[in-house]
Amino acid sequence: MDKDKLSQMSADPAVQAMIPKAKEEGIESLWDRLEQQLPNCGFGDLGLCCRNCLQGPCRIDPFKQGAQRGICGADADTIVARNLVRAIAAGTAAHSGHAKHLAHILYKSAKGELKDYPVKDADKLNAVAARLGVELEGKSTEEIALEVGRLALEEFSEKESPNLWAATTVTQGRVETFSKLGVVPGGIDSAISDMMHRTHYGCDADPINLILAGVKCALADYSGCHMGTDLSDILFGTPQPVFSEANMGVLKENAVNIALHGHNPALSDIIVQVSKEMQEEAKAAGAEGGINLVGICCTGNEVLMRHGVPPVTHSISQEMAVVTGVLDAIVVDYQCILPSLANLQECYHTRLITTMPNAKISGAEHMELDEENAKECAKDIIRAAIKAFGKRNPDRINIPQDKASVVAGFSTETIVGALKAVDSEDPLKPLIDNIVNGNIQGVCLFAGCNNAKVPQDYNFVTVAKELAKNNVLILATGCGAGSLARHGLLNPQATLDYAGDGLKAVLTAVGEAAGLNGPLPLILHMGSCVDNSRAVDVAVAVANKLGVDMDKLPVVASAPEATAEKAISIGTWAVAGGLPTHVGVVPPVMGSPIVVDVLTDKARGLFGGYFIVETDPYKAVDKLLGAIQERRKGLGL
Ligand code: NFS
Ligand code: SF4
Repeated sequence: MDKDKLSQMSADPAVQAMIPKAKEEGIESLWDRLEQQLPNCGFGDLGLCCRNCLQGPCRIDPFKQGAQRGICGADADTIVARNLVRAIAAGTAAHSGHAKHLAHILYKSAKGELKDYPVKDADKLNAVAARLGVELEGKSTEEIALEVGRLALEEFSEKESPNLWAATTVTQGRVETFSKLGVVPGGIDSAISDMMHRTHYGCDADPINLILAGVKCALADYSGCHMGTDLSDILFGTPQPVFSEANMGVLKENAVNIALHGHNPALSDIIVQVSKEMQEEAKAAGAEGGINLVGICCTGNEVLMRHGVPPVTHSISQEMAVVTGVLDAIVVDYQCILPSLANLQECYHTRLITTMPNAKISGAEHMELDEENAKECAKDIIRAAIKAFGKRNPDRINIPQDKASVVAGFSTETIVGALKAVDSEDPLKPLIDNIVNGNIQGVCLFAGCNNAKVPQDYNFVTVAKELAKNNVLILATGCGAGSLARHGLLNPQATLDYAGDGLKAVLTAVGEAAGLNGPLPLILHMGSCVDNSRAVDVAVAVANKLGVDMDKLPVVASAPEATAEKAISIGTWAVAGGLPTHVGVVPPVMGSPIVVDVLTDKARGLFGGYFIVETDPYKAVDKLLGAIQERRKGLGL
């Protein structure tokens, strides 16, 4: 296949090696389907198509030739705003559904009903409980867990008071801004439900009112993300620095390769735990290398952060992991799973195993997680993979050798711990001093997915390298972190190779003080997409220490290859949180001048944050650096 064409699909050499193999073997890949879909419908692209009632679909002609209103009278601005906030609601439902699942597990576990889910990190439990106002004195871990579980579940329903997870984790200044604008979320499910109500036929037709409600829902999404992080840490442990590798070279020809894919650690963490006991079973089946667990997407991030499980690939290249011919099973929970994985079973022995009641895929085998017998379930799943190992087709095997070393596990606690090695009394001081003296110009959080419209990883790698050269400290989560990991940017060598002098000096000083025998990695992997909440915690701590609000900090965010509706929710709360937020693909809002104006400009007056839509990565770098410099100037730096 033509080299240029391949590099238009993915910048990852392992993926580039698998695409032609897939073609030869007659596999239809995501990129084939992209071609079949092009050109995208122009109305949908601009957000100008409405299907919210049975009289439609209605479309608004942006060139003012056709109808300017839908049958009911909704205009372009209303239709675009409705579509946007429905996407936010969907993202919120996904993130918070994940958190709610963990809240049920914590609650039932505290009642003694789930033996396989004990509290793993009591310190984190106590810290979260104290933040939520739970009295700790004289209570057992189970009693505190029960209380936290109950409070978490209450966060979902109708409530008068502000959502605790949002209210207790942002700056006082943000609380005031959100109160003034009427966007303080109460119950998370109520916020989602309100969004569906107001976008129903014949309800909210005021684009500004719709967007403000969308912001409120996005802040509920933030609550859900933060809850997801907190409860995962309580149940499965708060991540510590961990060494691993990323990309397809982590697959082993002589081992049973099992990919853990989706988002929730509820099953995947248990699989990691029991896999240790099952190595012999795998060897007895002929796999000398035993069981080799690998990660995909955010489940991959969860098990990388806590156990060092190496990620094999991410997001749009998930099919290509199957094309290697050595993946024996893909075990999925929910979100970001391509249904096409089921079709690949026609050509490869790889078993696709679904495990959650709300994410079945026709053609896949369903082995539902029974939380009361989680370890047994996990063992059954591993056995299914061991069985599949014997069915490999030797003619189909080809493992790309690409892999990069990765240091991950940068929870807020890890970052503060590393800084404590420099100043044990006042850990944030070294970070702030270096921002003030300019060694660190600012901070950028990379988040979000890969998108088939962008050559995979190209935007991430380009923007990250340029920002690092300009002494911007980089944090990353989600498939963004995965992308940067596969390209070798999450290790100390990358710091030496790509960091500007100031940044290099800081990462080296902190890394050496923390006993790493070298610099911290160029980019700090903070976890899955719900773990964007960890980055907020760091920013809030810095803002509080400086005595300014979030919208004054030289902190920016970038989702240069965003795809999922969840990314729209996160982007919206990042903007509401005061951050200039770059998106590298054009979201379907361009059909409404009012919506575009609110998101990219008016938001700034209301929240301090705003969207930067820029598809050219080099121009995006200029804009992000410009936003950082503007903030520095505002702080007198
Ligand atoms: Ni985030 Fe993570 Fe990846 Fe995108 Fe999907 S896995 S939750 S949505 S594709 S980054
Ligand atoms: Fe058309 Fe209005 Fe129905 Fe949307 S809600 S499909 S614009 S009639």
